Amino acid sequence: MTEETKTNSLKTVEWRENKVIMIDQTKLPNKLEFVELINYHQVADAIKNLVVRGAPVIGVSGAFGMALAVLQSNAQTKNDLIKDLEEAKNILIKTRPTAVNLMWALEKIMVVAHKGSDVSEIKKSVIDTAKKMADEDVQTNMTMGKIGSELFDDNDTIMTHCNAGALATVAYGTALGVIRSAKESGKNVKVIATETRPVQQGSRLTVFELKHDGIDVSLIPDTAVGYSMANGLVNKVIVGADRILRTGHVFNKIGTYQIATMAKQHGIPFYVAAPLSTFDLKSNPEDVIIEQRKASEVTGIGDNKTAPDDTNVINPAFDMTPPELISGIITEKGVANPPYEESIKKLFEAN
Ligand code: RUB
Repeated sequence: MTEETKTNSLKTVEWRENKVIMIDQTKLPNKLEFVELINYHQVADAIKNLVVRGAPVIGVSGAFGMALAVLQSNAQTKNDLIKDLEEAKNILIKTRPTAVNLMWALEKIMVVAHKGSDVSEIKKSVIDTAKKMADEDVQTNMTMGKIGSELFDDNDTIMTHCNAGALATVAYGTALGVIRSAKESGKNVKVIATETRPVQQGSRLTVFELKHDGIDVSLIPDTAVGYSMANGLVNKVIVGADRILRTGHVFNKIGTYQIATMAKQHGIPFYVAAPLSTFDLKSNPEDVIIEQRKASEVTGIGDNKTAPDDTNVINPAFDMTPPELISGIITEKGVANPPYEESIKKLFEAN
């Protein structure tokens, strides 16, 4: 298999002729449809409405939103262009609060913009940087995949939650990138994917992309995690992350914490795979905002109502898994092991 075919298994977001093209993930698995976005407000709406989702790719999409913002701007001076970019950044940053990659990407673009000396130089460097971020995301995932695949053995059955795959990144994936890499190195690995209620990224997206790539996958309801572990159906777990703190606390899709707890109970290794852009070395657990999503995601499945009208709902999109439940954090620079504060610091020092 060439690098090209490997990374192009699914291209989630792309910059083409001054437009942003993305897969509409809300339509999967029933339809593979692409949307074409020409201004940053459309990018903000796409992130908010989960047309594009998953930590790394919302970072890249935010950067592409800034690239559209420079094209939209009529500013004649550097100062005015920076003002327009600040406005775009403020709109994009408000879309989803938990995944740190979005802030990381928007801040990186602002640094580049400030360095430019005039309007045309800034416009060019912002667009080039966004495109580079997209390319680097693919490379990062492939490197992380290779490093992480060493932790998996022939005949492993690996549980994963939500979608940390090609669809959560530009291509290849983080947690699913590790699984793809293990498979490519000749190991016969199988996957158990949780459905991931309420919006079913597991069944709609993870199963879709693994089947697309010919990887053996079985779907379970979220409620069957304990059963699967207790009955020896799974021997390792790998998930992605939306934000990782310097202490090794991992914020990821709601339900991750209960899977990690159950894995500990059954002595099953629980791994996290995420790029360095997912780390937030400054915040403490209580500083992180957990996105609360709308009630209708829980009172129905798609357009079908599954609960009475006016039901009170609690719908957090993410939870926090403490470091003592995590066996290792796989990054493109190596694997962090407990004690995390030390090993994470080392990964960044070596960077
Ligand atoms: C996505 C989610 C994913 C991580 C994957 O949530 O929780 O597990 O973003 O990230 P949502 P990564 O679908 O609500 O955006 O690819 O870094 O592992």
